[in-house]
Amino acid sequence: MTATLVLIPTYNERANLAAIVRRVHTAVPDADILIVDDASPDGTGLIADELAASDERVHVLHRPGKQGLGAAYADAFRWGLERDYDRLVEMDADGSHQPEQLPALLEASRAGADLVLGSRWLPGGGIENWPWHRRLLSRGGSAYARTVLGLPYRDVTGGFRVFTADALRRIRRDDVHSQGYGFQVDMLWHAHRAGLRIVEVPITFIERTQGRSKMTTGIVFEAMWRVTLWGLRNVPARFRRAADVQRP
Ligand SMILES: Nc1nc2c(ncn2[C@@H]2O[C@H](COP(=O)(O)OP(=O)(O)OP(=O)(O)O)[C@@H](O)[C@H]2O)c(=O)[nH]1
Ligand SMILES: [Mg+2]
Repeated sequence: MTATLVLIPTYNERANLAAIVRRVHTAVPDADILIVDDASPDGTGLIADELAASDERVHVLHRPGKQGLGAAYADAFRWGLERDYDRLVEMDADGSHQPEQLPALLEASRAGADLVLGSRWLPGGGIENWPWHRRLLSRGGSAYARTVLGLPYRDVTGGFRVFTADALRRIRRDDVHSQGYGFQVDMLWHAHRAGLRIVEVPITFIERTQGRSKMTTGIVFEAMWRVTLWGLRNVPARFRRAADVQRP
């Protein structure tokens, strides 16, 4: 019997949390859930405590204040690894990631992927209700990171993912410092260089209908400059590889 833990970071998600937890239970009844709340002013943490009190599959990690997605996931990964879960899932609380698609991601994980990426840009995947400028930003951001870093994946910024515990242990997580979207690219970049088996599975991402986005221009710029910096640092290695290929 292998144990799965679904990590759900929350900041001001009171309108979304109960529904998403219910949907995860229905889609994957034997998975546990860890809600990671950064002292949301709207009382999401209290709702999380109520959900945990009424269902032993639900756990809550309260953090003292808003420190970004990357910091929340760092604590969540540590919590799950200490408790020996075999698989750890990243999922947003806002309904953008559909729990009903989680079984397909878990199946790819069980079939041998160290890391499964829910991918909006594969055939069969997509985005519902996003204005053109968000699509452009996401596609453009993925294309930029893919090109600069030489990553062979279609969706590098997504946040619906399944890691095996072993994969998380092999990634040098202490080196991952980004927040927001940058955090997802950062993790993937580390996973890729650690030689993990990474598989993409199509997902349909649905824009949130309740609550507010935490995306800021700062988060976009952070991702851009970090990707550019990593790409520049990686140039010598890419030249070395190209030279090796050409050598008879
Ligand atoms: N614990 C914690 N969770 C956060 C923080 N920032 C965002 N989240 C949660 O992370 C998930 C993704 O954040 P969103 O606000 O949806 O941001 P986004 O997905 O980048 O933006 P949209 O696509 O516009 O929704 C949601 O469940 C948020 O509640 C944070 O600082 N701490
Ligand atoms: Mg969102």
